[in-house]
Amino acid sequence: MSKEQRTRPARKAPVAPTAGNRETTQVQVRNKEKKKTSENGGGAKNLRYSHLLEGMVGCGDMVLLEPLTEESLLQNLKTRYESGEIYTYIGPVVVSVNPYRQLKIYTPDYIEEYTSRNMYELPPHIFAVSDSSYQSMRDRNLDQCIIISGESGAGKTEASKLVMQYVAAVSGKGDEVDRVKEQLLQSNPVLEAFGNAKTNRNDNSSRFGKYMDIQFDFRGDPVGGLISNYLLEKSRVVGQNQGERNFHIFYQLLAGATDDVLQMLHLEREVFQYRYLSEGGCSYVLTMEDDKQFQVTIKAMEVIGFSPEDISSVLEMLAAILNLGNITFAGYSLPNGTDACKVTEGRAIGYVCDMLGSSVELMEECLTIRSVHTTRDYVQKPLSESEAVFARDALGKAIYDRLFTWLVGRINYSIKAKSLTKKKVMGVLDIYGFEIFEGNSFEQFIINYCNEKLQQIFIELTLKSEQEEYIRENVQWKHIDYFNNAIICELIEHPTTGILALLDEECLRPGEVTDDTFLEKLDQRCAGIHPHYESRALKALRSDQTMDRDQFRLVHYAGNVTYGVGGFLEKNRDLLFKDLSQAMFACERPLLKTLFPEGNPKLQTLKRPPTMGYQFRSSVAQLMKNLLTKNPNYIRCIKPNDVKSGRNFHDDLVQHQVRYLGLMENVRVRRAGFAYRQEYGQCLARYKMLSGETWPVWKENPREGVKEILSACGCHELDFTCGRTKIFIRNPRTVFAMEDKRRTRLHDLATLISKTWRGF
Ligand code: AOV
Ligand code: MG
Repeated sequence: MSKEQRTRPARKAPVAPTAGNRETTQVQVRNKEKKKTSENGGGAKNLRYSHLLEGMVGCGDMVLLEPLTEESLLQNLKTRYESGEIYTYIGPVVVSVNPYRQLKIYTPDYIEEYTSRNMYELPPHIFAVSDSSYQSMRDRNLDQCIIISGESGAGKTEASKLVMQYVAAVSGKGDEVDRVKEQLLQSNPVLEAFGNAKTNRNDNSSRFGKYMDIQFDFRGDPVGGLISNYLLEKSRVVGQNQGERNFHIFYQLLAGATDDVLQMLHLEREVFQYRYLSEGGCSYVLTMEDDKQFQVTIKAMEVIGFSPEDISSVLEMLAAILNLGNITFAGYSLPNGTDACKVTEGRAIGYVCDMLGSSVELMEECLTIRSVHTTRDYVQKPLSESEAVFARDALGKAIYDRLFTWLVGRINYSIKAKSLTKKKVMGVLDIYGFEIFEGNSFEQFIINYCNEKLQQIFIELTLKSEQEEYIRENVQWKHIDYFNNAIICELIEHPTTGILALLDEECLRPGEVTDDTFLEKLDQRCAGIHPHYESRALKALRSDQTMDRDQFRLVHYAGNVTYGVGGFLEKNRDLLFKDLSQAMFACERPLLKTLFPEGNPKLQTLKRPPTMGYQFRSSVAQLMKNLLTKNPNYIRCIKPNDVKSGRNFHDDLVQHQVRYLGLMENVRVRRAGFAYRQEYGQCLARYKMLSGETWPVWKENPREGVKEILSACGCHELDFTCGRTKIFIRNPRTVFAMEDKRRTRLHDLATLISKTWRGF
């Protein structure tokens, strides 16, 4: 027997015995000879099932790790990482360690290799979980979601793109399907250009949360999609931390647009000409080619269906924002002593007006004067210089933020499924990861809250539900304790006593309210009461030098984060002065009328818009509810080092993540019970050829059939237990052995059939 035959028995089958089923065609497809490439020269690895146990670097599924200790788990991840094996399972959960280098494990060969395979058949891979999820959606009609979590820079966005690429590659073909696929894939570069930025944690950090539903027809072909976006970190538009950048698109535009385009937009190529691009002192990122990426972004917009007018309007908005940031003001005192100011940068405001289609007078007025409506009167109040700067920045942020939401809406319009028939869905969730910076504000508070919720859903669905399944199925098991972060979620989101509710209360309270009064309120309600809240109000922390008086600290599941309260109230209220929205609505550009509908003077609504915190809490709650209706698949991303290096596995850093992600508990829960479970009918369908008979047809109770197969495989009664609807197998080795036998059996049969054919 040649080596090829030994390692890939099933593939040699020209016609599988279960003729007519899906497996047959896939075996034939995979039978094609393939050119192999791999980092190690081994190519897409055609490994036998039992390879999870033998010959593989470390242990592919940590459920099998012996002995199981935190050290051995870390060592296993490290050994594997160092030899380029970045994926490791904990049962169905994929742990992914960011390789920070290009591995040749995502080629079409690999895609083909993982197509329609059982999760454990091949070495752990993100394609395996993508495939399992896709198959389950297509064949079992179960809506799926892929939940990708991990801290900033751990590899979530890359993982989400790999999942999408995989699904696009393995699903059907045809003009319409290809169009849909292409548009779904091209939404990534557009959203990344506008929604990602270089931070001190990640050169391509997502500054918005994204959930994307890919919709499929009954055949499993993509027919459309729907993207939901969550709170963009818009403060970045007007200022950045040292070493960070604004959103990529600004740099792409300056580097990649032709001279003519820049001239039309009244822009100059030099990044540091613009205040909004200069604050972080960083104009380029080594790993990025802004100029080339600009062409990619524009091309992607075209593919999605943005018209040339749409694209021009978008570029005009970007140009307007950059010049808006360069507008300066000079303060002076009116005869009555009131502070006022005027615009001193005539050129910049002229450019802005040209881009927006506004008169300079109107623009100047809306930036330097505020209309105040009293019960009887309407007065115009001049703004001081600092108030005008605030108004200017508020406008810059508002235009960008609304433009971003508009882009998502525009993409959704293009990718919307044409037919109204019920669709199957696969959702991919990629949010901003947990982050701690030197200075953390409202944005980090929101981002970290979102990560708490994701951890919560992981606990609910993996640790809790796993144990609940045993109860439901009436199976004996040993309870494992784990840290449940529900207590922190509660501290933030409780409808009356949570931090977000207290923030809203303070925002709405009449009288003198400031960020400091908000902190006082937090201290009164939480300090010394809630174990996850700390501030200088606590006696023990009164002289804590690591915290200032205007800060509070939350003990998050993933670490302690100290937040400065400065700006919390204003960011939460997120009100745009009427003068600004009305001025925008009055501009000639139709896009601005769409972006600022409340500026329509005919639309006089007195209703206060919901606060940022409230909106975010509701949309996250909605998202969680949505995820709970779907079959979850997890990718847990780990960041191996803080220096973006491809060869550096920082033990302490990984240990910290392993702890807060609850990976040990995850393995223990999985081991305490049964590594493998499957409904009787499905188990029977897959392994029926392993019974003593040739090709049995089971008319009896499937549960009895499964028992018979297990006994034919030599399984001891202690190895498995029968639940109400599922078979539970304790040790994965049992399943591996069954898979190997199944393959050999299929191969033998195929050989037999082909011999018989040749005989004719
Ligand atoms: P994140 O999404 O988890 O961070 P990314 O997916 O943006 O992290 O990954 C950060 C960087 O790590 C990428 O830009 C790549 O350089 C590298 N990287 C990640 N995964 C891979 C991979 N599979 N192969 C090669 N390089 C990879 V954040 O959005 O900041 O939370 O907010
Ligand atoms: Mg990301």
